Amino acid sequence: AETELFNINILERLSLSKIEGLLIRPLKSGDYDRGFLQLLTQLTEVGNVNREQFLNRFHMMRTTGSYYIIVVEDVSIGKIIASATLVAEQKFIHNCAMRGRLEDVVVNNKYRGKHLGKLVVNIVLQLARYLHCYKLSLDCKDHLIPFYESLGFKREPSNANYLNIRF
Ligand code: 16G
Repeated sequence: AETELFNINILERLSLSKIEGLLIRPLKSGDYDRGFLQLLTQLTEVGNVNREQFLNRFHMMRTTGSYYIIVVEDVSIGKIIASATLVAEQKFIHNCAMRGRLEDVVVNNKYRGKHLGKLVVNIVLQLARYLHCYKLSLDCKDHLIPFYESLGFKREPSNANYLNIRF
């Protein structure tokens, strides 16, 4: 039987269900066969992730309870066409608060112009608020800054540096 990454009641509380043949729901274990990883290739390098690897990672994420992967399924073709992830990071600071991280926002390029990016990010925003995250952060390419600013994200001048070491 298929498993959901997290309890759908959270999403139902946000009163989201079907919109014009599109189903918004948590990632499910069967989404390996609904093109979830193919969708992620439109964001970055995915590599050759087989079913076993996918399921192992899925169940690890589910066990931690900190991963909220939202997907949009085009019900007529049974494919995942958009996704966004909320990672809720546990902290000691801010009275043992959680810091939300917005990750892996992607919309199938054939479905552009339907405001699906805005839709999935707004769901993550509501979810982060519902979970009492004290802030929600993201990093993105330069050309996407206006998109995220339009959704209420702000560059913090005092804290605007984002650094990586790539391995
Ligand atoms: C973007 C994504 C990040 C993703 C990364 C992959 C958002 C808001 N940001 O920064 O989540 O993991 O791209 O690119 O979706 P990379 O393979 O170069 O790390």
